[in-house]
Amino acid sequence: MREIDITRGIVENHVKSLEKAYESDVVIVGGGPSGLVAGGYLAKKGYNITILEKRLAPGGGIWGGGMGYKFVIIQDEAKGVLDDFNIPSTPYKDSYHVVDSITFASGLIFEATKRGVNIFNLTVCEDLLVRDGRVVGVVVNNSLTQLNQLPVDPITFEAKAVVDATGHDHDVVRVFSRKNDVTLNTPTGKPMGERSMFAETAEKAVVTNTKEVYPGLFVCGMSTAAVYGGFRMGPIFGGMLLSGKKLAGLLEDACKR
Ligand code: 48H
Repeated sequence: MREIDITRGIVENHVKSLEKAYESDVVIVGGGPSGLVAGGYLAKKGYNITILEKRLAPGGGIWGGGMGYKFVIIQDEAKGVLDDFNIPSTPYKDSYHVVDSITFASGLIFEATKRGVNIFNLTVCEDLLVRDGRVVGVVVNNSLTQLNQLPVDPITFEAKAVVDATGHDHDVVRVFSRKNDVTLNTPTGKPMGERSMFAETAEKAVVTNTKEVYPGLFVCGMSTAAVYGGFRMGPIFGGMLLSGKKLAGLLEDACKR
């Protein structure tokens, strides 16, 4: 056994992953449920999908269930997505399903990676590449660099489409709107801010507002609420799954354009 072989095995394979990401079909920023679902559907169809996740573990807000109680709820309408990702669930009352949050998060991550989604953890999207009124890629850095505020310059990946799947933060759209004199496809032309809890309305709006917010830039999941002024819904996750599924369809069209 040689330590240098262990090192080579890691570094060579990481570099191959980076090379695959240079020219992605789609870069999804944020490895929460909506991003993982969108990526998983697209990778199954053969698209080159990169997910950037700033934390150590993808899964976003799934792990904590509701207030740290480790289950989440899915409504009937989204049960098909759970099945597509082989996530077990238990029926609850008339129209709900209960899912163990640890099984849910790890199951989505495992299924997405099995399908070929190229996930980079500890990697943050800090800016976008914009050319001629269109988003054409992402500017990325190591999360620890950002966390420690070190003066280390980022690198870039190109993509036919970029997704803000960063949840409540809407980190990508927020930075893009702040840095550039742009009009977003929202009623005010700017991010509108998330509203208080109203689960039923929120769940519908998350899907309706899954769309292209600027040429080449899409929003899904909880970031749609922050961008389009939607309500929050608490620990019911069907809207996130359906948003990811809808997004996959939109991105397929975008990649063919
Ligand atoms: C790289 C980043 C960056 C960045 C953030 O929050 P998420 O789970 O996102 P969704 O929208 O798929 O799911 C939302 C859901 O978890 C939730 O919060 C619900 C249902 N809330 C309801 C309520 O009422 O509160 O995941 C987003 C991921 C996280 O893992 C972040 O670490 C990551 O994005 N992230 N990754 N670069 N700039 N910003």
